[in-house]
Amino acid sequence: MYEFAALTVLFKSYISIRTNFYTFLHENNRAEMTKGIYHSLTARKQQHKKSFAVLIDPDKVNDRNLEPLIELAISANVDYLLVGGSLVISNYLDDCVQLIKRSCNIPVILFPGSPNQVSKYADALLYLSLISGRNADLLIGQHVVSAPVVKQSGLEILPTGYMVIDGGAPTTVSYISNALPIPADKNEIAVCTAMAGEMLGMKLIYMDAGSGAKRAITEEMIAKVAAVIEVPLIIGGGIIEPEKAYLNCKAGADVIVVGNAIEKNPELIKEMAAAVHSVAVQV
Ligand code: 1GP
Repeated sequence: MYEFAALTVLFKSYISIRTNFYTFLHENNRAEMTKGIYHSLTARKQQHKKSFAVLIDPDKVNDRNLEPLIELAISANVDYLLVGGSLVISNYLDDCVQLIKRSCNIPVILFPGSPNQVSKYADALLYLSLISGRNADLLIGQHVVSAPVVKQSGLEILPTGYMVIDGGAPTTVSYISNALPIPADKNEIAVCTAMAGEMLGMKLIYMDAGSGAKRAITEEMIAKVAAVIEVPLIIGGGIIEPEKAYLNCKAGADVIVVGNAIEKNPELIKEMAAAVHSVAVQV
């Protein structure tokens, strides 16, 4: 009887040590992996490699159409998958990220439209501050409210100066943010905003004409902003043709984000990725 009790204690200790060991390994692996996203972005920039990111809106995908999309992304060598939307109404965020993580090694970066779009299963989070607007809530207010959840998530946090540029029509982001976008032809405002964002410590600048913008950001504005900042520059909104993705990269974009056009025609992933990656070869 005594021996049985002693064996039980030993067995339980073994299980507990083993569980702690695996938890330790898992956390360590995760830490190693999540450390890498910003490093990869800056390393690619230094090597003049352009990156292509596909934006996946959890409201617009399900298990059935997400799997083929991931396969296309793998075969096209997509560099990053951004997950998020201005409004995420469905409950699919966690499942969506988990399915992606199970299916491929492409890093998943959350692009949240609101503080509740945090999934611990992703690799990193664009911690967006809407520096083009004057809405205090989106500059710092929502960050304060969500800080404990974000911190606890264990995600790699990427402080991002988010600049909305007028894309020719009100987009969800411009309506939800209740903030004026930077006029499309006011390059100097964009330049000064990006400079200020970088000096405030933002690690990335994301210029966005908004999902489904009628007019994408001009190459002229991209070039002028790229010339004054050192951090990676992400460009998105209204890019529907590979040629435009290519020209944006030539102008100085480091990462091109496409959502809408790929939702309409997933096969476009291949051409978009090839256009973006072809710039690096020529530098
Ligand atoms: C929107 O930059 C993203 O925030 C992508 O825009 O959906 O128009 O490609 P599109």
